[in-house]
Formats: sequence, C-alpha cells, structure tokens
Amino acid sequence: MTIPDRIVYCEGSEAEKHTIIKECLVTGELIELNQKALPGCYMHRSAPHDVARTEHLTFVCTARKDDAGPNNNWQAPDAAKARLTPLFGGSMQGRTMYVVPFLMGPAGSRFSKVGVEITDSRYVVLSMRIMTRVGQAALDHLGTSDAFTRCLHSLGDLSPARRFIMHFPEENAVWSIGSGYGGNALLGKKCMALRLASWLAKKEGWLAEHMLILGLQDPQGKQHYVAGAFPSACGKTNLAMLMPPASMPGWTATTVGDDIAWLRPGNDGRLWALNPEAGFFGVVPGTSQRTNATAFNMIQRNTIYTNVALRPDGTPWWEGHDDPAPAHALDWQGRPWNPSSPNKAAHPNSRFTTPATQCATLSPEFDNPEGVPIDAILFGARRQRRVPLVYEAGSWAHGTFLGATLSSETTAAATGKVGVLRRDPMAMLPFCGYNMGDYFAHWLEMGASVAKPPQIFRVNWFRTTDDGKFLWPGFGDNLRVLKWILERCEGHGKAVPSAIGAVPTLDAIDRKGLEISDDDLSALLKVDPAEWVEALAGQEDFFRTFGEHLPPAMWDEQKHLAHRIEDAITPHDLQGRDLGT
Ligand code: OXD
Ligand code: MN
Repeated sequence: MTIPDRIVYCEGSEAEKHTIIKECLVTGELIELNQKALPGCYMHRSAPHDVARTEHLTFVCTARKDDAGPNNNWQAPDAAKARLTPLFGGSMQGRTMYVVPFLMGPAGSRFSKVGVEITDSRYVVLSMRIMTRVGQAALDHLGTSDAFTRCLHSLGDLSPARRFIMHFPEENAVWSIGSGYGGNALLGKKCMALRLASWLAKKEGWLAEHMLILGLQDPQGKQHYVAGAFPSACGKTNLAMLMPPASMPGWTATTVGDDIAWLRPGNDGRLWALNPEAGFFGVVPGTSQRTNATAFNMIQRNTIYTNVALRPDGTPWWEGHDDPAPAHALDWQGRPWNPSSPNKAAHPNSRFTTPATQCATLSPEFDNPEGVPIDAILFGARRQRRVPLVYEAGSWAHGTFLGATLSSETTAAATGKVGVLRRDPMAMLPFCGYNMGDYFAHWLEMGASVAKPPQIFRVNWFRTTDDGKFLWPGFGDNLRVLKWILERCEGHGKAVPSAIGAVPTLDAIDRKGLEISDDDLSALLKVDPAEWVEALAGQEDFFRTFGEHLPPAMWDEQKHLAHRIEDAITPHDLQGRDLGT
C-alpha cells in the first residue's frame, strides 16, 4: 500500500542505531548536540504544527459506536480504512520503511505484549528503541503466536488536514498518519499500551492505566509502592523521581514508571503493577537540578531532545533550566532568539526521550516480570481551587468515583487552549479505548476481584491563594503527603471525616523542616461544602452522558456525596438564624 523504496527490518542492534543516526544527521531529522557535554544526545525539530497529541484527530473504530462511547471520536472500521487507504497509498514512495518489532513489558512476563510498528520516520524508530524493547526480545516473546498489535505509521505530508490516529481494537491494530509527535507516532505508547491495552484489559481482567509507579522505603526499612494517575504534564515524571527532602532522613524513593501502569490481580489478593515502557518521554521545560535532579542528570547522555532551544555551544536550553537565559540562541524552530524575544525559546511541550536505565533512582524491580504490589492509588490533577491537598476514599467504590469525577486544568501536552477546566476521569479521557461507562464498571469489578485492593486517595499539589500563588511547595515535599497516605494504609495516620472523604488533621502532615504556616496548611486542607455544591451538578451532567453504561454504583456514590454535602451545609446555613421560635 505505502510503496516504500526500501525496507529495513530492525533488529535493535547498536550498529543499526548508528546507521540510522548517521542518516538522520544527513537529512536534518537530527541535529548533533555538543558530544563532549552530552554524549549520544541529539535534537529533533518537529514541524511547527506537529508538537502535541491531537485528540480531535484520534479515533476508536469499533463495529458499534456505543462500544467506543461518548469519550471517543468514532468511525466504523470500514469507513475509517476507506478514508485512510488513499492517504497511505504511496505515502512511503522515496522513503525507507522500517519494520520495528517491539515488546511492551519485561521479557518473560505474563503481562508483556508484542507489537510491530511499520514506519517511515527514522525519528520514530530511534525513539521506539528508547521507549520499548525493540528486536529479538519481542520476537522471542512472540514465538509462533500471531498475537501482536499491528501498528502502521507514516508521516504522510505532516498536514493536520490529513492527520488521523485510528485504533481498531477488534483487530488489535492502529493506523496513524500525518504526525511524527510521540503520542501520535510512537504507537507502542498511548495507542497500544493505553487505548488498545485498556480494551484487552477489560476482556482479560486487568487494568491499563495512565499512572506512574513509585517505590517508597520508609525509615523502618519497609517497602511500599504507590501508583498515581495524573493528566499529561501534571508532574508524573517529577513524582516518579521524587527526591526525599533532607529533613526526612531514612526515606528512599525509587522509580518504576512515570506514565503507564498495567495492573493485575496477584495470587496474594493484591493488585500488582508494572511499567510496560523502557524509557521516559518527559516534558523538558521546568526540568532542572533544582526541581528534578534525577531527571536532569539522566538526560545528559543518549537522549533525544525535541523542540528545545539550542545555545551557541551546541547544548540545549529551555525555560526553567538552571542556567539563566542565554544572550543568544536558536529557538525550537531554529530562529534566532534572545531574552527580549516575545516567544518562548523552547516549546512548552518540548520533550526528552531517554532510556529508563539511565535513571539513578530506577527501582531494582523495574524488570521484575511480576511487577510490584500496590499499596495506594492516587488520583491527582491541576486544581487551583476547591480540591484539598489530599483526601481519602472510604471504599474502592468511592475511590472509583473519585477517579471518575477527576477534572483538571488543561496543559500543552495536547493541542487546544491551556488552563481550561475539563473532565479527565482517571486521567484517561484521551486514552480509554472503549466506553468509559463500561470502564468504570470494570474498575468496580477489579476492586471486587482482589481481597486486598489498594486504598484510594485524591491529591492536589496545585491549590493556590486568591492571588494565584501555590500554597504547597510540591516536588520532594510531596513525600509528606505520601507519608500520611502510607500511614493510613497501615491503619493509623490521623484524619477527620469531611463531606468528600477523610482529610488529614493539621498535625498529621509531617512538617519538620518545612516552613508552612498553620493558616496555609488549613487553607490547603480546607473542604468548603458550599463550593462542592457546584461540582455536584457538573458530575451529574457528565455521568448522564454515559446513559445505561454508567454503573448504578457510581450514581449511588454521587447521591451519597450530595447527602453528605447537604448535611455539612445545613447547620452552617442555620447559624445566625433565629431558631428560638
Ligand atoms: C504523554 C502524554 O506524552 O500524556 O505522556 O501526553
Ligand atoms: Mn502521559
């Protein structure tokens, strides 16, 4: 169909990598960075309008529209292919087709899945080599089976007018054309490991989630693991590489994953998680020694930078770098830039692609074929108001409800306006490959299928004062919140009930070495029932869009919440009224 000039079957060797890099340097797909300072590092500049996921051009193509749900764009599979076939027709003429077998998950794991991506982008091949296990490992895992995801990708002409990312869950396939951007083009990631995997997971009794996985060893030497769902560009990579503050000695944090978790019931009645990826595709701006030294250090070698600024000495720069803005540089589009230029030097969604093995805090369990047992699940989002720093669900069903009602202020990781509040259940709105009503039901079933499900918490690092200042320092200090969460999982940790869930008492958050006033911490933990009344209406409207697919237990949770809010408001409302008569 695509009529390439040449076909290369990728085996994943170092020699193959060097050949492809050399070709990229000739074609301009890569620019060599200063190899003394940054050995093995290269920069890629994308087409200016191809810098983020394009959700409006992303489709789930199932025979029945209802199976894709109101949360997905839908086309019938035949219609989708009829639309795409002419676009793919001859799309690789004059180009090389790369055939890339890849494995998601560790070799030898019952969790792991094989895909094969056909692509005409060398940048995609090099990125897939970092983000997945490419070559023999995949073929060995597959053996004689034909259970692999068929991934077809072409850059096409890179025009958004002819860009589509179409998923065919019923035939375990994805066709993507017109974009070279990570989430649209590295088909092992969002397309396979989330959208298609979520569909498979529903069928097979597991969960594919947009979650980081973090290991925490407490000062007593006990090992814990938490998984956390946060929308794109809300700090999953920073949390996954959390650096315990000096004032909390004895804690060790290790990184299992920063974006995707596959969770399965274990034989011990717990939920076990692994990271199917082999690398990190992280947001560059804001990454510094100060905010995330682990990430900063891990991107000093063998890293592909996309859409960052270039300094005269051949090193990259971005907003939020430790170094001050350079007097002169080239911006992410290669145009001359200086500090008085009106535009940003690096694109807000500029990215690094780097092997997980370079992460100094990588968990020794990273490659464990069984994954790690999860103690707590976090749902987090960017919310300036209303949502407290942390609260705890009373049950798995309540926790599922907290996930289902998650909303967040939008970021640059997807095209569209930034900073607008949108619903993003379980941070999976752009990634759930089927009807989200059925997905909530599946969550409920998964909780019921394990004897000791993780405890579920909602967190919000982003609450601000009225004049827009963050109330919580975030980063390493998030360990103070995680410490309380782990205490709650162990059956202690002080909390008070509120209308929305259990909230820590002021003295329950470890503040040793942190300067934060009682007033600020109270503001962070405050639950104002009146503010939640408004949230209720929005939740109802949202739930209604799923019709019959929404499990009744979600409506029950919603009603319970409405009652608790009403109860919390009533005495307050009555205060000051003349009740004597
Ligand atoms: C990502 C995203 O790139 O969520 O991980 O957009
Ligand atoms: Mn993501």
